[in-house]
Amino acid sequence: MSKRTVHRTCPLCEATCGLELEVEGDRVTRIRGDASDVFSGGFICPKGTTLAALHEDPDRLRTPLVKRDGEHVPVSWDEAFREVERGLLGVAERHGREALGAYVGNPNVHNLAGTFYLRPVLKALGTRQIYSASTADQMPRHVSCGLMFGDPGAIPVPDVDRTDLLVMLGANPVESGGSLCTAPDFPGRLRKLRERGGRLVVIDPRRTRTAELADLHLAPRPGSDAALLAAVLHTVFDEQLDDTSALADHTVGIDALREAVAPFAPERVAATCGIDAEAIRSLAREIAVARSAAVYGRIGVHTCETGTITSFLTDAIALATGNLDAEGGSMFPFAAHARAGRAPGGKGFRTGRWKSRVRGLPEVRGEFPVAALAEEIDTEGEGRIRGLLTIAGNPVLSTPDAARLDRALEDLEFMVSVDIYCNETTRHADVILPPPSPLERSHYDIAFYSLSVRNVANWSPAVFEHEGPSESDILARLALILGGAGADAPASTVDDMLLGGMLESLVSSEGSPVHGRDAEELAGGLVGETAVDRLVETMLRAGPYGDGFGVDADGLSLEQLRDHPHGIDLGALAPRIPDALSTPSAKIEAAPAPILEEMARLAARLDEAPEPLVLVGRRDVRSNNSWMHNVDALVRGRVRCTLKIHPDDAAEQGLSDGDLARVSSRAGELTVAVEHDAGIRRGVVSLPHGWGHDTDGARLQVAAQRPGVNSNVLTDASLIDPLSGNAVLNGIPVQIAPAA
Ligand SMILES: Nc1nc2c(c(=O)[nH]1)N[C@H]1C(S)=C(S)[C@@H](COP(=O)(O)OP(=O)(O)OC[C@H]3O[C@@H](n4cnc5c(=O)[nH]c(N)nc54)[C@H](O)[C@@H]3O)O[C@H]1N2
Ligand SMILES: Nc1nc2c(c(=O)[nH]1)N[C@H]1C(S)=C(S)[C@@H](COP(=O)(O)OP(=O)(O)OC[C@H]3O[C@@H](n4cnc5c(=O)[nH]c(N)nc54)[C@H](O)[C@@H]3O)O[C@H]1N2
Ligand code: SF4
Ligand SMILES: [Mo]
Repeated sequence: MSKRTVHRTCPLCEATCGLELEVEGDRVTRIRGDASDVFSGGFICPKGTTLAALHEDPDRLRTPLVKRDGEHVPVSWDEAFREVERGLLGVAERHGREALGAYVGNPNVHNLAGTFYLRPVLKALGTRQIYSASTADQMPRHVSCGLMFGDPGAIPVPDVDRTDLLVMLGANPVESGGSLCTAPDFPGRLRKLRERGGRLVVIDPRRTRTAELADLHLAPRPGSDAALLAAVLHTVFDEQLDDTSALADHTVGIDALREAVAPFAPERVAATCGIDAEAIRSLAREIAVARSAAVYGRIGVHTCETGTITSFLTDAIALATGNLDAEGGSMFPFAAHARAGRAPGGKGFRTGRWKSRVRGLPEVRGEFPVAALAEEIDTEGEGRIRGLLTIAGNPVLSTPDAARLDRALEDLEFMVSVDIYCNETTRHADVILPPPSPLERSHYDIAFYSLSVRNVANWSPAVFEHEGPSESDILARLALILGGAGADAPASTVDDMLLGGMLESLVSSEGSPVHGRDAEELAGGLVGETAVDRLVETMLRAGPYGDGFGVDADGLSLEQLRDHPHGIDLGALAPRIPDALSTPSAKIEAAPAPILEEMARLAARLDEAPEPLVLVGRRDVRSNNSWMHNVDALVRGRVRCTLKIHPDDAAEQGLSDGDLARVSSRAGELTVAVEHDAGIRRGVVSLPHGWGHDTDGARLQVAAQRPGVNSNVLTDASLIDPLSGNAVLNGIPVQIAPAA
């Protein structure tokens, strides 16, 4: 059998590790880290080695399923698409377009099909009932960056490889691989930081594996990070440690910012945070005097009621200490596929252009908070969602008050899911449309090279051919069906529209390297095999390092990337202000009004008594949100879905290590084994999300053997971050008792 070695980027998490695959015929016989990868240098985690197991998983769907008499049965693609047309358009005819809704999940950002083809699908749905995993995740970061820099996609990342001081809050990259900060081999980069004399401070209520690498670990009360960071900034101003000279010409609002943090003296917030005032002052001094410092917050500080202001404060501290857009501080990546030649300034960013039906929650980036999805389905009245499309999402395990959503999905008139598994969510679908496996598609990390600590480009061709439609074909056909073109309309119509639209926009924008050229002629010169390949190729060639479609023979092209299977390193991050700014003022907005209002609200709440016991989440390197528990190699061994609890808290409840505890919250209750952990703050318990694989109708044979519990049965959909609509998934008040 023919043997070959292929290289590709792992699409499972944000770290973008290079993999080396040994392939014999139609089987992958070995996967290891690609030692020559320009970015990851051979690093790999246990998930990366399981791509072949995922590919071969007998439970991974290969044919569409349609529900007949309550049972999913395999059907042809044509039949499945006809069923989708009948079902979804039937709902629209009976109840109007607003009765259709969509939920799109995390893997869409790890997949070129999702990157390019979601938009036409969601547009063709013709509804405002759009939801995604973003409001259970990073929406606060989009909103704070949108308000501060004018573009919700202009997200600075910590310059991990050059910083002298990294302060990390609510992130555990040793397990998660890092998020909104693409840095393969995060553990190695943290060790190097310390080897070159830099310092690592980790702020997390639990002593995580990342905290174990730190010089200093502070364990605050969950949900108190906004107050903590405001006190840090207060100290910077109070002790006149601020240095805003470098960006002074590009900043407005510093005085208002100083006033906004005036109420947050460390002495005032110490009790709220559970951290000594002197420790807060010393942290502020350390950040201010360090040659360079980067303050980085992630899931633990974004999925709480103060998510947006916390996100804002990380950047505000960078700005006030001269660490924004500066080497070793917080910097803006400039990806190879980014728009080249745009001028500073723009329309800015706003939210609330429309409101949700039941709770009147503002739209953010064209979507409603996922915490409102269940109520929009189960609350009677005009505009109630009766038909739902889910694309690469498992909201029954991922979103708050999950039991209510589970019931609501059961009650829909029609549901369609594009997914590789029949799982807790898709078991409710009338039609499941399965895309090919990650090994059967090309890959380029559009999302994560925009959030990367170096500018890097790496192209992965598909490892295997695939029969049936690609994921972009599936999405294209859904867009055509929803747009009224019928179940037989060819996917290529959408391919042509997307590529044509992209080229037209490039040739007509001033500053673009192909401004004024002929779109059709440019299209004729593309070498990409599939439609998504040609879209990426177009972006790269017209991008900041591109060949400009023949203008610069040495510039980046798809051919060049094909010749560099280990990727091309485009260098360390460079300053990008003012070019990165899209605010109407073309300046950094250091004091956006919505942020200041929320900070005032927070200041007024500082005296509220803290909850005695709260729940937070965690990640394990062998898990990937809710969907890789069907890979035996990842779930074998010790049980990972446990409730971590401080031994003294456990003793008070009479809970020995391994005992079953009943955990209850305002939203629901569950029973889970406790695991004593002396490294967790007292009054805090930790449970991972993405488990609970014991539902009827799902087809996950391996996962069902170690089901775990669904932590989102406990999270409360009535709580959100008001500025972003993000769900509150950390700091949930709970009670525990020994299970009967
Ligand atoms: N309590 C709590 N809840 C959380 C979090 C937390 O920290 N705590 N984290 C939140 C975060 S950060 C996120 S991102 C969300 C994730 O929330 P979701 O995106 O809803 O959930 P995932 O578990 O990522 O599920 C992905 C789905 O996509 C399917 N899938 C996998 N690969 C593909 C593919 O290539 N194509 C298609 N079409 N489908 C595919 C899987 O089978 C699965 O059904 O969860 C959130 N929920
Ligand atoms: N192995 C693995 N990797 C993953 C994923 C996965 O499920 N498994 N999911 C991927 C996704 S979608 C994402 S978004 C990223 C997330 O990546 P990370 O943001 O690194 O997520 P976690 O590992 O959950 O770390 C969150 C930390 O926040 C802490 N925390 C909780 N509440 C608070 C608080 O109020 N304040 C502070 N300071 N800390 C708090 C928790 O104790 C926990 O250690 O990971 C990605 N990578
Ligand atoms: S760290 Fe992320 S990108 Fe790297 S091998 Fe593991 S899952 Fe893949
Ligand atoms: Mo996420």
